[in-house]
Amino acid sequence: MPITHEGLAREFEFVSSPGERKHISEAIDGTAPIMQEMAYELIVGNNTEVDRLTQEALANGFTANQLLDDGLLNGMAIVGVKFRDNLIFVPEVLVAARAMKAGMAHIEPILSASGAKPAGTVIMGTVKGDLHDIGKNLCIMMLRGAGFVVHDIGVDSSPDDFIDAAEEHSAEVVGMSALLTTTMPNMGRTIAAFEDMGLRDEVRIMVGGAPVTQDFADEMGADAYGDNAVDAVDKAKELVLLLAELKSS
Ligand code: B12
Repeated sequence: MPITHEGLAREFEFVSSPGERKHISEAIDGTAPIMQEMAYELIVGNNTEVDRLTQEALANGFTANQLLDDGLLNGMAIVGVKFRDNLIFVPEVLVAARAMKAGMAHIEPILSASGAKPAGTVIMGTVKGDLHDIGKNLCIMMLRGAGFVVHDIGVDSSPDDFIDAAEEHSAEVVGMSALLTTTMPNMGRTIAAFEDMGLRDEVRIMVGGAPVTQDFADEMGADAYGDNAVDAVDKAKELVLLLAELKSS
């Protein structure tokens, strides 16, 4: 029995694909009881408990990275699976996201003060005409959790907003989100604007959002497509490496 916390073990039963069961149980197996409790309280969206447990764990000598990996991200992984499989919906995800934020409030200052080299710099925004930001914000949270410095330029972001932010922060990755079929073409317009400014080789561009597909991303000339927040982290890591290789060759 890999998971000792009763509530978390119950939540884990919602993970049905064998591959995901293996992956998630390996991540949780052997973690401290307080980490399993933290993961559980995050899944059920109990932000006051996550806040309390985070402080208690830090006081007991657990590291910020342990809290993030063994507690918060394990909880978020199950939230992501449940959301994708329609077992929970946007309100529950938002409540879990609020609980994650309560934990991150104690962890972020430690991680940023540790001097650990950031995984990279990412600009994230929702494209022009589009006000949906829940998915973008989830991606930002996961990216920050994975050590990226993320500059959030918000919703209804024009091509110039993306370009100005990428230049100002010397970002390696630009991430665009769109939830409306009518605003998806603004991804292509933004990529074209980077080309027009002669900046296309300076950044790698990833796109995502419910109606966006790999085919659409290819058509628009994006460098990567991400299906969810975990994927956003994987793609951002790949793109940072790719850009470093391109620049060194
Ligand atoms: C919540 C919501 C709203 C809220 C937005 C609140 C907010 N702060 O975001 C409000 C009420 C404001 C709203 C408004 C509208 N909405 Co709305 N909305 C939704 C709803 C219910 C959920 C979207 C959501 O948050 N999903 C949850 C998140 C977590 O998923 P996600 O965004 O896809 O993000 C994940 C991935 O896609 C990926 N991802 C996202 N971005 C990125 C970026 C990168 C770089 C990467 C790698 C990955 C990635 O990771 C995320 C996490 O896993 C959807 C229906 C649905 N079920 O999708 C309709 C929906 C998107 N809305 C729709 C419409 C039509 C509208 C309105 C036009 C309605 C109106 N007549 O006013 C307006 C448009 C306003 C505007 N200009 O943007 C339609 C779009 C239809 C279409 N084909 O274009 C939908 C599909 C509803 C429907 N079935 O008709 N909406």
